[in-house]
Amino acid sequence: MADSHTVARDELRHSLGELAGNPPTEAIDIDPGETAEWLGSLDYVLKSKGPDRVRYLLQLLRLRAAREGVQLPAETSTPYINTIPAKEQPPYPGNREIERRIKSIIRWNATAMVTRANTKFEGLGGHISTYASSATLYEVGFNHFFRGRGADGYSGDIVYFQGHASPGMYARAFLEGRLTEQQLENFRRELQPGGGLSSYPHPWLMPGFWEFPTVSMGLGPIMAIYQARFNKYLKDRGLKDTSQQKVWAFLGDGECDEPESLGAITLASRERLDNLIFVVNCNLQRLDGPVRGNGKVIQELESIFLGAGWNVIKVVWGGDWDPLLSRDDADLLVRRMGEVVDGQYQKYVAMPGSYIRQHFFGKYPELLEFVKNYSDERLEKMRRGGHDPEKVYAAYKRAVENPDGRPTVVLVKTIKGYGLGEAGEGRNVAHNQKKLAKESLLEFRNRFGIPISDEDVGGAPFYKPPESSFEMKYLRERRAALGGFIPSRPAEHPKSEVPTLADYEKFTQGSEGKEMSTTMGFVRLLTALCRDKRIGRNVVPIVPDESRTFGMEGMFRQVGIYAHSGQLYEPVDSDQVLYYKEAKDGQILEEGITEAGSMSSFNAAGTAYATHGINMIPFYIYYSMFGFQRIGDLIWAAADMRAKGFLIGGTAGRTTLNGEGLQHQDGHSHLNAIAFPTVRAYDPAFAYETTVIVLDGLRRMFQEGEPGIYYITVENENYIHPDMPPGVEEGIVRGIYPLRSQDVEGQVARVQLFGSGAILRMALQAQELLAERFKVASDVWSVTSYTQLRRDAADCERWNMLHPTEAPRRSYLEQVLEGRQGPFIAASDYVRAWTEQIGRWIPGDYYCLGTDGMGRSETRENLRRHFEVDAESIAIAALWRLSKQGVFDSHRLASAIQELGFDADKPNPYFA
Ligand SMILES: Cc1ncc(C[n+]2csc(CCOP(=O)(O)OP(=O)(O)O)c2C)c(N)n1
Ligand SMILES: [Mg+2]
Repeated sequence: MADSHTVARDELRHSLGELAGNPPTEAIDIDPGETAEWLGSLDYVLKSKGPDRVRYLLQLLRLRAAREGVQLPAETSTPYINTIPAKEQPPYPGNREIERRIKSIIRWNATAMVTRANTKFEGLGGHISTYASSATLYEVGFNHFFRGRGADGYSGDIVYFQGHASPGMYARAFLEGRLTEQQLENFRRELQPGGGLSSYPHPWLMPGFWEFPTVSMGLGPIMAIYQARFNKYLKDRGLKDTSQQKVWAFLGDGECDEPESLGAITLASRERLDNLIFVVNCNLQRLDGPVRGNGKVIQELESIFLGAGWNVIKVVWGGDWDPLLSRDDADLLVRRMGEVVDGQYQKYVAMPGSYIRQHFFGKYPELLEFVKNYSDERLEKMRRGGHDPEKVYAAYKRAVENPDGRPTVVLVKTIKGYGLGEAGEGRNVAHNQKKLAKESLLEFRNRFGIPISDEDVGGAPFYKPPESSFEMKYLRERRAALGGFIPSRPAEHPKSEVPTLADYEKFTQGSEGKEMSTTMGFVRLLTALCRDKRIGRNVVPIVPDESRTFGMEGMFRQVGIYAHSGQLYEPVDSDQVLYYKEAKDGQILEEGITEAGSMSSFNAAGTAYATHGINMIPFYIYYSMFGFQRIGDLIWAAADMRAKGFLIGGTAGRTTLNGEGLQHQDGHSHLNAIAFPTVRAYDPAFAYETTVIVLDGLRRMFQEGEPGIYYITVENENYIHPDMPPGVEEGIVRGIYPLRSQDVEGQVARVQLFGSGAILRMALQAQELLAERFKVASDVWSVTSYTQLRRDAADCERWNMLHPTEAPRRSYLEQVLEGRQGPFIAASDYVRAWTEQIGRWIPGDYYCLGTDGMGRSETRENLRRHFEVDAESIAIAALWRLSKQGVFDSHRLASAIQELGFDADKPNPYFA
């Protein structure tokens, strides 16, 4: 006996030590009498004064020991059993039998939907096993916890569903009468008449149903954290009482390996997000195999979340284990539970009860004794916690009632492919199981008692009980009591009255001879918008620790930095006017160095119109290099979830942010942005252009209700900004307008020069060079958006192809360039592919200069020469294209290159 105890203890020590990174500290009991005295005292205090007193005394002992230099291991792991013991489990409020039947039918329909789709159309895909493992987690939520949107349409809980569990959500919505059989039939076939169902949660594709895209793993959890924080922000700023709305995030245990999943969990505890509940579906498997075959994912996650200051509720074992645990006075069963690794637990799922008896209980004779009256079949059926509604209910109840200001994670042990039997239950192939053969369907039907005949079962028909059935009534009643169906997303959205250009005329005027950057121009505009009577309160400035870089520190004092706890210290710069002001009603979200977190805030704010019924207007300003490139997937999610707002790419341009070198100098974010269909990307050169673009965006998104995201690059180069010329507003918004023409007496030719952002000034300088030195006249155009121009032109072109007999449509670009002769020379601070994208619609020879190649540190001047986007480079390109047309002598060009001080044999920046 003593032997098996020692073995078990040693193994437990070993595994805990490994998991917590602590050396084993448990010493051999050298004085059992003394030990008994201490334990007796503890029992006495617990009985007579309760657990709070025990906690107090233990904390005191810990403190005393630490002061005396006694190191204790960090308490980041508890035994491998349920956090809530059976005796603390609340009674289950629902009808277990009806709920089980409803759940079984949903299981069946989810499986049938995927099976049918893949039987008819091989390779269509879909997942059966994820929902099979998490059905109980969802059904307990749907029947007892998830609050619907309620009478006002915006009071519900906010639920991030695990993406691969979507078949279960569709199957439930089918029973709820929200989806038709035809729609289920068209799972993953969205182009069918009447529509189909999107593979995963995609609000872009199902805007009346899904709210949050989650299937790019890791994005759901981080967005949920920032959503929960945004809900607090809305409340603290007096915009909406969100105190009853919980944020639930369901995620996979494999998904926890994504850096985004756990990367922001300390924010949740720091900000006291007691409105946030993570539910991690620990089925111990990911796609290829076990998540932690040689360890225990639940224990590992527990340590991480406890260390980060979360409430951790483990739901490991179902109620079948309670009688055994209650007899486990020597803690031997708990130890055995703790020493077995996940890979082995997975094996038990696939093996008969005799194997479990021999290998799990059989390790210690006492445990074998424990289960001697249990049949093999009974051992096989003993459930994991996540398949026991009472255990799940108890955990959720505690999570929801959690009074201590901390976020909660529920770690639930489940079985991947639960109920699929040989076809996948707990098998490594479970994730990719896309259809069940007839025998498996039969087995599944029997196991869950679905009333479908032997004859029909092979066709995997859908099953819906009659409307008058108990199941259907119960299902509807529960949802009605909880405030309506979820997920759901309103079709109508609030409209705001936004300011017009006339209201912001001041911002269309130049800088009155003073130098400033487009960034400064933008910050002035943003400051004014924050004060705007109509929309000021709804503006959400978001920065990842770059305010000073962008000259925004003035806003700290003006609108304050949001801090739930206010400002608990006297700021070091409190004697200055623009001190670092944190306030409970602060407006700026100063996120610290996390672009992923900042973007998640953008997504929460940008969808507040649909989630909360309030048009919140995010302006997320960041180093443009760390946007599309670094957190592009979150921007993609923003587009999917129809977020609205402004992304401001600061310090943009490969040569304009000169000193920082190749990890900062962005010469390609505009290229990346091309691939985001709803992103309207602009590279303005002057403050008035930014003003026109922002006001147009406000109108379209928040007044007229269009979805869309604006991406505007701004730079830190200072120069004089002119007044807005008359009549250019449309051109600015659509992407191009003529800025300045220069004729020359006795001119030899004329060229068209395109410039954008800071490089527009290089085009203007080239214009002068060409005129003065080479008698070449030119027109300079400000191209604010090559991408918008291309979209419009490509759209017209496509229409023309498909309507060959009708009068052709002409794109904006074709209209404004009509009658212009080439050559056309474009120069920008971005890679050439960006400007080249409009080549097909330019009515003449078109040549582009850009900043292809790796960046480096230098002065702006030298960098622009290096990348060949300076005025001389533009002039040379123009003369060369003229010489190709025979209008300019090539020998004269050769000497011009020399005259302009350009080294014809310098390395090509493309490869340098
Ligand atoms: C960012 C990202 N990488 C990879 C995938 C592909 N993928 C889909 S599901 C899956 C395994 C999921 O395992 P887990 O998170 O444990 O969820 P389970 O299905 O087991 O509940 C993988 C690798 C993805 N969807 N997103
Ligand atoms: Mg998993």
